[in-house]
Amino acid sequence: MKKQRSIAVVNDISGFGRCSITVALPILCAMKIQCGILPTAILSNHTGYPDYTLLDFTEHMEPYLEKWKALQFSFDGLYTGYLGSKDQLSVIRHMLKNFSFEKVIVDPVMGDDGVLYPAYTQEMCNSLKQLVTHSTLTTPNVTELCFLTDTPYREDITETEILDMCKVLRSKGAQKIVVTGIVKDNQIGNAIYEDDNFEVLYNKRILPLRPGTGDVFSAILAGESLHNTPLTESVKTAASFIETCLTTSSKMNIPINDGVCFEEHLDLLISKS
Ligand code: PXL
Repeated sequence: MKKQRSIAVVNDISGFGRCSITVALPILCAMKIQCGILPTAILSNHTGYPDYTLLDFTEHMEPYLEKWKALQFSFDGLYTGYLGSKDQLSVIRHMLKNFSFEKVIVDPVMGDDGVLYPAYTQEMCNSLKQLVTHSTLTTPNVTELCFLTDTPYREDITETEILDMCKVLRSKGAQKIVVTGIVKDNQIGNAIYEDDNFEVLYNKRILPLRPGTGDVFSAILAGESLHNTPLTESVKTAASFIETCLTTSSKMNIPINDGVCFEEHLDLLISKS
């Protein structure tokens, strides 16, 4: 039997609201990947709700990793998401030095619709700019791509401008890039930049938008990356899974802030892997 793949997931634990680790873990497990988790912060719920508590986990991360190292745990991949502080960059750098990851997937979680998430600072964006240079695959949305390249955000950013920003990230070291959430008419597109090729794949845009869909997307891409699936196929799988989840979430009257009820459709990912 072929060897099981494994991944270290560095992301926050939001106790309620279907994002970050509560999304990544079930999705990656459905894709038959063994997960280790390193929390960046522990929140009562994601920051899109009117209120939340946030425990920054930074000071516990180094000792936690020292144990992982001493116990000789190893992983095929590293997948990072929401950071709890700017200082977590050095922790992740340490990880890159001490473990040998074949794949490094960086979801540069920062914001949406041209604004940073609450609790995110400019310094944290600077840390993410650094982190992205180490990625074999990164998955910014259009807002995050603008922050990463110091480009003013506009709703009507063109595909050519997106390609130019991808080239900037590539020149700084990021290998493959998938840009999510490109809106055109009634469609939503994902741009794929790989080996100097650029294409945008569009799907039907399903409203309302819901939090956590970026996390579902990057978790599927991280899993597919570990399975060495071609990137175009991975993007199609993730986009179609999200479309299905958005449709079901509306049918089931899920409150918007509660995200997408991906649990209803995990079987699609299990049968594919
Ligand atoms: O889905 C991105 C995300 C991750 N983690 C936390 C968040 C958000 C978006 O709001 O608040 C804590």
